[in-house]
Amino acid sequence: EQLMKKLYSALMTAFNEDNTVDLQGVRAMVRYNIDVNHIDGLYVGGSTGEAFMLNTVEKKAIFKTVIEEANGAIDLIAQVGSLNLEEAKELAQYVTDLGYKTISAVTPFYYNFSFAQIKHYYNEIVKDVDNQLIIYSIPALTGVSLSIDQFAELFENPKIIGIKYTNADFYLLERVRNRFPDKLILSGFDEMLLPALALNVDGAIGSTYNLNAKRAKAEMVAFDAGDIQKARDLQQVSNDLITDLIQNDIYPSLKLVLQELGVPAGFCKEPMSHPNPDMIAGAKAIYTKYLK
Ligand code: NAY
Repeated sequence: EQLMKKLYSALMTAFNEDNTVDLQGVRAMVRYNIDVNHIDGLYVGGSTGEAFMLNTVEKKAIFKTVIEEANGAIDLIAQVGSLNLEEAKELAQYVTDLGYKTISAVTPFYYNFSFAQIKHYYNEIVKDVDNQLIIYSIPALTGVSLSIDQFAELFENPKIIGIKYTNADFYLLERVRNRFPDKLILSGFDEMLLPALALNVDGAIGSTYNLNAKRAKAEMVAFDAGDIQKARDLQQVSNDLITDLIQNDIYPSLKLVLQELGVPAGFCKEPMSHPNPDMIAGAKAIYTKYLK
């Protein structure tokens, strides 16, 4: 079935127990997303990729490994945003040279930057690269909420083509969708996929699609066919799964469940948790209940 709306996994980074990056594990997760999840694309270097805890060398190694492994099979979006604008620009150039067709950058956080400063950041990141950018808006983690008029101002730059909208404000989402019909709006909260579909987003990006893509795809197909009850039922099961994942510590649990599925997803990077016996048991239970 050919769906117009696209589903992207927010790719995780596999780490060794000593917190170094495990590129073989990264490759295995790319393969699983392509071969088993039949995913449309990957969002590389985002929150789920634990990218804000990595150095430039590690980020580059991941970007290179992912595009090599994917080998043109799927869409790839590289999140290059950083509080270090020089690093963001360097990564934007690096991934463009590697062949990434889209970049993304988180809104600069921590320092309560003014909108003028945020706008300067985005315009600088795209200025010298032959690429297009999706704004990564995630107010719950960054503290940065952009208004509809601020999005409009950022979109004055033709290289800025969309938003990864990880926000539960559906009023704003409706306003944004209808004011910018030609921009790419990708929804970022997996537990709110159905209301985002109802507002006509172009697709979704999420952490849980690394293991729940089949169910999410089925929900999108049901929604497209107008079978809203079926879409709701699928969202309910997904949300039971997401609730259990969050309760069990979501990032390490996603990796533990992937291991149950045969994917060597490795560890999270500290200060993210390394698994304890309870967490491991919890992940096995989640696998058995929702994914076996
Ligand atoms: C990212 O950059 O990896 C994302 O923002 C993907 C979106 C995820 N957000 C975060 C903060 O992890 O998939 C969601 C999220 O994990 C999921 O909805 C569960 O809350």
